[in-house]
Amino acid sequence: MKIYLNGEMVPEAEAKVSVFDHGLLYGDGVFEGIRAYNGRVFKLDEHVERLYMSAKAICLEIGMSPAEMSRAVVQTCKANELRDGYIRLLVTRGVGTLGLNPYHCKEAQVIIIAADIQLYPKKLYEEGLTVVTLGTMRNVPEAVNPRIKSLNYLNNVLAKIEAVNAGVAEGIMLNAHGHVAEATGENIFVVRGRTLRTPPPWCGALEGITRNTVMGIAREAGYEVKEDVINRYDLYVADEVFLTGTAAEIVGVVQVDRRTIGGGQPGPVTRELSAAFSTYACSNGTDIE
Ligand code: PXG
Repeated sequence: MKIYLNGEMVPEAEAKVSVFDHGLLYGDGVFEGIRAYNGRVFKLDEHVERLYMSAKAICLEIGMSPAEMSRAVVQTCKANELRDGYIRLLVTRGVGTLGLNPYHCKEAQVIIIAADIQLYPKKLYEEGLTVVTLGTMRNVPEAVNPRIKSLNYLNNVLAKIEAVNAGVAEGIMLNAHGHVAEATGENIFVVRGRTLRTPPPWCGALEGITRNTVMGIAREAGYEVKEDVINRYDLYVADEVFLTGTAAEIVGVVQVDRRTIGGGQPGPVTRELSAAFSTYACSNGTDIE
């Protein structure tokens, strides 16, 4: 595997960062997880735009333009002959002194990895996920805003640990008011009748690119789609609940806190949107070749 490292394609074994990189020392940096389907990078412009917004929010100067970044992503896929897979794009604060001050770091480090990912086994997509709501609260927007896709993912890692310790693969994070925010690495949707609801970013959700794509596909298919405050009660009484994310794609939730959702298997709306998403993803994107 070849890794893009600051403008060069480097063999995996030589792709290394300094122990003085603030990405390592402080989780100071931003990232994106992107997919390629059928020889095309999915929603590349949207991912690059979000990366630059995250970077701006943390005063991180990337040192290359968004257009150059998009070309670098495509170049990395090409160098690895990737047609279907997963791209991890990171920008770290770079090498600095010990001490928090990011302005002592001279240059951001840009790393692009083009590889594979399978988040959950295929069986889970057929049978659906069992989840619990978590005690680990989503970061409050006035502290580290969850809209920043930063390298500082301990909030989510702690939530994931709590879910796994409880014997389930995924958990639902609530915000400081007890409202549903999102899963540890996915957004959440609640279906009742022909209406889909998902928490707005101010409730602690990342503005997921899969989420936004699914909102568009669902509207196109005639569903009403709303951003709304969602409580645990809304999850318990939903016809269907599903999660969306670049890695997970669309996965149905069939049990929340021991309450069976709908018929106890991924429902018709989840299946319809999942199929429509696959069709859309395989025919849209930036050509790798
Ligand atoms: N919420 C959070 C906290 C995320 O980290 C999403 C929602 C979904 O957003 P997108 O834009 O992907 O639809 C994410 C994305 C991984 C991995 O390695 C995690 C994400 C994306 C890709 C890979 O676990 N999280």
